Amino acid sequence: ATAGSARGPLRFPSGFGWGAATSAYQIEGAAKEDGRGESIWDTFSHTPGRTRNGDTGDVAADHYHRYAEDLDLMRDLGLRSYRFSVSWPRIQADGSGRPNQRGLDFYRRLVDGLHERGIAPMLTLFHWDLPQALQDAGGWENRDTAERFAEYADVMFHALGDRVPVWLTINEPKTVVQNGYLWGHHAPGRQDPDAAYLVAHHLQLAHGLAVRALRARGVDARIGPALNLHPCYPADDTAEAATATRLHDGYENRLYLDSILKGAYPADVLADLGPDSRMVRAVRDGDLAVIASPVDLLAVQYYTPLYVTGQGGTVTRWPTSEAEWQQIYPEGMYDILTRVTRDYGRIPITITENGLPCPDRLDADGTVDDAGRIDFLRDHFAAAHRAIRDGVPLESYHVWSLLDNFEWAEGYEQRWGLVYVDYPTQRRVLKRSAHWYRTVIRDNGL
Ligand code: PNW
Repeated sequence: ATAGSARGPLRFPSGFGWGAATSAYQIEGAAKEDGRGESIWDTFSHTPGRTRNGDTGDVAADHYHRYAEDLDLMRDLGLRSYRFSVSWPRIQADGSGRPNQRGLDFYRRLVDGLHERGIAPMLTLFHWDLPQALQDAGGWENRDTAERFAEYADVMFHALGDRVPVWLTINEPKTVVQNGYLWGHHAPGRQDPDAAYLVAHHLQLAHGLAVRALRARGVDARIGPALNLHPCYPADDTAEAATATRLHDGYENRLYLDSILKGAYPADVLADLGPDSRMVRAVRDGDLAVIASPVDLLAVQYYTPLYVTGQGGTVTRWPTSEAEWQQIYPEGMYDILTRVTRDYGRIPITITENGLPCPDRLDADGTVDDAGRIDFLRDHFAAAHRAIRDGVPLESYHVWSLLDNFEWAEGYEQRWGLVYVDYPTQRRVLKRSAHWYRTVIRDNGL
């Protein structure tokens, strides 16, 4: 249903933070410039067979060189907020030690350019591009990586703490756990469940240590985690499906939410992992207190619901997008937002990602007609609006993504941007959805 039109205009709270999101490895390119070290995504994408067409982020959308033009695009769209990530290996080539000034300078220029255009920066410290040197030392299976992350975070707080009002620690720890260590579709490409949940604990620990580092520096900024949440529904009305759905929700959502916001890992997940699992054995006294260090806001990323069978598998209930894992279900946005507020209290929420890949083509007349993306966003904005009306303290919404970019294992074939990137020329073209989004922002609603 096309929400909004039948019921009249939907106005968002004044000052609502309409935004767009990107991440470093997906847009920057310039993989060998200005002292940048290698990340696990350089290694992974250059390994034959790992990405579609062998695509890599070597050039990507060339944002490292074109950031000024991209800032102007953001201004033309009227964005109030821009979420980006910092490439850790640009700051510390090997993941530790003295920071690389040229890397810091790039993000300083970017942040200053946002302020000049009246756009609030939102900075993600880690969006999957771990320095390869740290992977060689065990990566997230090694508890030390969490300590290295907190040191790197502190470098960034020192450099930009006075200019970036909102900091996010780790983008989608669950995707690292699942895609990186369970299924192997993402770097580092492992298929080892026992390692996966050990990694989950160290990612959570890294988050908490970074929150503490920000407080210790006395930085006057807000900080929180960026979690992709999946509303889980039983695939049928059997008792088995209900039971399996509860456990699935534990692995998808509560493992991350409960540890940060309640100071405990969910008992059902711990029991399922078992006392001999590497994760359960790795949790030390005091770790949960670190992980549960008070945060200022919760960043939620919503793409799809999950329907869980009695056997614990999942089935598809709604039409999928070009990303076969994505079922289009705007109601899931409402469900997950209201659930978080119900179960975890009125912590401020920002949506840091929501979007759709489309088969976008640059037409002969120079336009890109992505009508499907407009319908998708309209319905999800309307669901978010209803959640606000029903008491969810949602303050901003970042569409994934500002630009077409390197969609990880899917390479450049999936286009998620509001702005089309013609890769051979690196020309940017506002898609129809971008023009439409500009009017949404101007009117502060639908
Ligand atoms: C997010 N899922 O990843 C990432 O944060 C982005 O970097 C990425 O480009 C975007 O979504 C689109 O995929 C996800 O299986 C990966 O539900 C997997 C899922 C969701 C998000």
